[in-house]
This record gives sequence, structure tokens and C-alpha cells, in this order.
Amino acid sequence: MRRLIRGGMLVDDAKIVRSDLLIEGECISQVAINIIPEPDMEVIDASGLYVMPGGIDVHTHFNIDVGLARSCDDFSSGTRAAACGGTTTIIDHMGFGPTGCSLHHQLKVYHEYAAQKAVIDYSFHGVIQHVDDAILDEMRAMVEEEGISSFKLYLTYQYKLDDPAVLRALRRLKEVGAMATVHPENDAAIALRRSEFLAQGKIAPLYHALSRPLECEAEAIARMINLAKLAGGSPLYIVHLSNGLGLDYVKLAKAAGQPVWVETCPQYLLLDEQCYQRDDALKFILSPPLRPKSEQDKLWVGITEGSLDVVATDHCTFPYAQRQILGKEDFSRCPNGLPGVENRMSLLFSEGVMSGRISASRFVELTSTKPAKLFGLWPRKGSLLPGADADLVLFDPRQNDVIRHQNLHDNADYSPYEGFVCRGKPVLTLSRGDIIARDGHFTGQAARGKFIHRQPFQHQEKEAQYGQS
Ligand code: DUC
Ligand code: ZN
Ligand code: ZN
Ligand code: ZN
Repeated sequence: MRRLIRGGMLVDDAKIVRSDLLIEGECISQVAINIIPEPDMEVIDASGLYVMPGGIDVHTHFNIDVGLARSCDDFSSGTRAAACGGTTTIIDHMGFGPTGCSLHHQLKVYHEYAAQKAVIDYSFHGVIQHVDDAILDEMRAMVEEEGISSFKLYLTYQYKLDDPAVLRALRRLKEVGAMATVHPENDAAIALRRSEFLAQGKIAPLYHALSRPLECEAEAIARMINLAKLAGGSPLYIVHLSNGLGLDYVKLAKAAGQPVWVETCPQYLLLDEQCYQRDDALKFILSPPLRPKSEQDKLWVGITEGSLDVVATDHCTFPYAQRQILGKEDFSRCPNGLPGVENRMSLLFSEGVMSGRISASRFVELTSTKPAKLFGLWPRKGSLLPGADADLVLFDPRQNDVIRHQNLHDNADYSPYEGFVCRGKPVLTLSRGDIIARDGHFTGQAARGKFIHRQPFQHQEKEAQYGQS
């Protein structure tokens, strides 16, 4: 099967060129100014459309049990929603398993969750619940045999790691060619503040935010950067950055040549702490919490100047009905997380590209190419090079789209972005050459997604540098 995408504006992370693109089977086979259609080619007219690498969302939590509740999107609903919004690959986070369980135990659980369900290609980040010799020994096999080349360290929640455990993990991850990703928040400071608020009867959602101020996050970012340096310069990826002070610490480290990268999410760019004054404030409980509007502006500077590397979602769905039951009497009983996997591409296209803050190439870098390079997927994913998987999203800048939860495909009962007007719309999503979504509806086959065996980090770092030169 050959598909010819004609007359579109092809966008990669470096340039925009009006060009045609030919797909043969699952891969891109040719990119050229004028490809003559042949009888066996299905022609897709892309005039007026941006043709870009499909989105890569490296931060989702399908099926995760956070103790208070289990998130209600699985690999079927979550990846369908992703596809409808122009995302063609996800890296989900393995959730916590039984105390003391091995890395391979959780990998098996997650393979079972995803197989026969995912409709787009996928991988997993490992999760380091505890550190001992057995876990450290397993890491190499995870990278070399299982294709899992990144691991999450939590500094808060049930399985938070202490500094010696973090140091030991970072040293070994560097050795085996894996990226450490971190949820940085100072758990002890948060626990103290939370217990003080609750003792005073301060149970409203606003106190969720006040119990974890930005200093808790920024302190933990600085600590992780220094521990990564002490570990010999292990590669470090900071997830869901919500504030400017944390970004300043990252910029210092980057300026000193330390291998540190940072992600933010649409909610931190577009929503702010005013949401905690609303009657439905429980809809916005997540960690880190939403910040003052002034922090949004600092993150947008990072997006435009290049110090922020990736925009992902942290998609983690708990319905409003459930939040009300669990969290009405006590903010700390409300499970944390926001949905958004279907809206990431549209929101950043609208508020980034259409608003004139960033170029379409920078959009591709943030949503697809950089995550692919950092997490061992490039150039198979995140590129328009011949030989790459034909994972594409076609955006129409002439169409507006109003976000309504009733039109989304996740299992939530609300959208935090309800009523938001997006300028520009993903009108076609292709995954390995298949048309899997059109005009916001899923058109692909069930369970067609494949597990992607990712490359070790070291290898990708070299390619990434090569690609940027
Ligand atoms: N924060 C959330 O709000 N939800 C899931 C995990 C996380 O770190
Ligand atoms: Zn987190
Ligand atoms: Zn997360
Ligand atoms: Zn639909």
C-alpha cells in the first residue's frame, strides 16, 4: 500500500518546506517537492495543512494505582484519546507493584496491560520503588534485553527514595545507559505543612496547593541536579516543571554542561492557582499543583528561548464524581492527576504556534523530536526522514476547535480545559502508515499498537548531538 501526502507544509524540528511525502507500507519512503502520483497510490490532499511527525507523549499514567484510587484510563481508552489528538507514541509509567517486587515483575504486568489494548505504539518507563543489589543488578538487563532505557525516581509519595538510594540508582543508571527521570518535590516539607493545615481544619482544595508551594519543588530539583553530578554526571530528566525557580536551577546546570533536561505540561502553561477558588476546584488537584499566573509566564519564556525541552501531559485520570466522594472532606484524600492526552498537541499548537510564540519547528521539537531523541526512539519516531515510521499528524491552521469533554475519548467525566478555544486542529493522524484518526474520531483498528524496544540513552545522546549540528 502506498500513500502520497501532497502539497502540505512539511515541518521537522529544523525547517518548514512545502513538499510531498510518500509512504510505502509502514514507513516514509520519500520526501520530495513534486512526487508524481501513480495508479497504486492513495493521494491525500494536504494543501493548507502542516504535515508533522506524530506527537510523542512521554508522560502518561494509564491503569496506575496511586493508593487512593486507580486511574480510569487503560491502554485502550488512553491511546485512542491520544490518537484522536495527534499523538502516535506514548511512554507510560509503570505503576508501583507489591512492596519489594522486581523490575521484571512490573514490566510483565505492564506488557499485559498494554498488549491487546494499545492502538498506538508504546513503551514504558521503569519505576524504582526501592534500591538494593538485586534491583541494581536488574537494570542492565532491562536496558539491553527489554528495551527499557529510562527509570522514574519519586521523591514523594509512598515509594519515595532517600538520598543514598537516589545516588546508588543514578550511578548504575548512568553505567547501563539509562535516563533517570524524577518527580521532584520535598516530601518532608509537604508532609509537615499538610498535617498543620489539616489540624486547623483547612480541608479545601486550595490547601492542597498551599501545602506544596513551589519552593518544595525547586528545592528537590536543585538537590537532584547535585546528586546527578555527584553520581558522575548521570543523565537526568525532570518531569512536570511548574515554576520559574526550578527552571533557573536547570538553566544553571545546563550552562555548566550537565546532562539535564526538563519537561513541562499544558496545565502549567495554561491553568493557574485561580482554579482552586472555583466550586469545582477538586477537578484541578494534581502534584505539583497549579501555580500563580506569573509562573506560567516564566515557563513560556523557557518554551520560547529553548531552555525547556519537552511538553508532555502527565495524563492521569480520576473522574470528578470520584474526586468529590473521596476529596470533599479532606483535600489529601483526593487522588492527584489531570487528564489531557488528547489535548496536548492542540493546546500547544494554538497557544504556541498560532499565537506566534514559537515556530512550527519548535512545536515539533517539543512534542516529538526531542522526546524521541532523549528516550531512545529517534530516528524511527519523531522524524520525517525516509525509513522512519510513517507516524504523522496533519494540522489545519484554518480550523478552530472548542474543547468539550463530550467529544473526547478518555474515560474521565470532565476536561480541565472545557470551553477552551484551540486555534488549529489535528485533522488526520497516521500511525505506521495507517489512518487512525480523522477530524477528532478514531478510525483505526483495535489493539494495533506495538511495543517499541528503545535504544540505550548513550547511543541516543550521540545521535542527538549529531542531529543538532
Ligand atoms: N502527579 C499527579 O498529579 N498525578 C500522577 C502522578 C504525579 O506525580
Ligand atoms: Zn509526578
Ligand atoms: Zn506523572
Ligand atoms: Zn469519536
